[in-house]
Amino acid sequence: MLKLWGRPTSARTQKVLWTLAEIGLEFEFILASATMGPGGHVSKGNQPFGIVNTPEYRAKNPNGRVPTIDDDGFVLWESNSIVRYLAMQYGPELLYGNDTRTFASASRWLDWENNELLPPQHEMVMQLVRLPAERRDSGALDDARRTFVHRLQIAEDQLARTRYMAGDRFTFGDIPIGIRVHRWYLFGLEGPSMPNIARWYDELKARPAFQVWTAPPENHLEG
Ligand SMILES: N[C@@H](CCC(=O)N[C@@H](CS)C(=O)NCC(=O)O)C(=O)O
Repeated sequence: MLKLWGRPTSARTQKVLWTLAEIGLEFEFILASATMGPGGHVSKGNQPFGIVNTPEYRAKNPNGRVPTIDDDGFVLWESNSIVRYLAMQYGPELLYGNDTRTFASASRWLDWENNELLPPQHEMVMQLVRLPAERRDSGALDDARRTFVHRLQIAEDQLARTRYMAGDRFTFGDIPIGIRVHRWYLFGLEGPSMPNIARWYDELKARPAFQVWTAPPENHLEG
């Protein structure tokens, strides 16, 4: 059975969890992290789940980060590469219509999310959820919020042209941006109206696979 190391509060692990839920693949989930544990973030004095600094884990993933998978001896890290692998191996029709150009287009949105949306949203998560109150900085939060909504406008414009990020069908390219947008709405911060994102987000929320790991607010707001 496929093994996944990670934590449900990690948006990068979430990408893999949602993809696995779409495919309906059984897997073993091993909680692992150097920064988060059952009680929350280490900056608040909590114990991490651990595992990531053991020699056994480092032999699988020398970065000591999550997620990592082991699929019958095939070990892979880097969340976007894991999503692409799972899509090609287990869900080519479901996750990109078994079409190379749709695959490439969906893949582009994975990289875009990683490069553009992740950095400002990581700052928002730290400022709103993870850091202890005395270390929070409202200026840093506001800068991150502004950067995030400015960049998200690119997705809004895309969704004015197509029903989903990579065309008129759901693909794995919707998953990472869907997670960032879900967090954005859960945070409830001020931002411009984005009617196409709102319409697309409603479609994503209606997917049974979204409900499994991504919908629960505690995976985004606790820590
Ligand atoms: N580029 C890597 C980054 C991995 C990464 O930084 N993961 C974070 C969680 S989102 C992590 O491992 N944080 C420290 C920890 O939980 O120990 C990927 O996409 O997989």
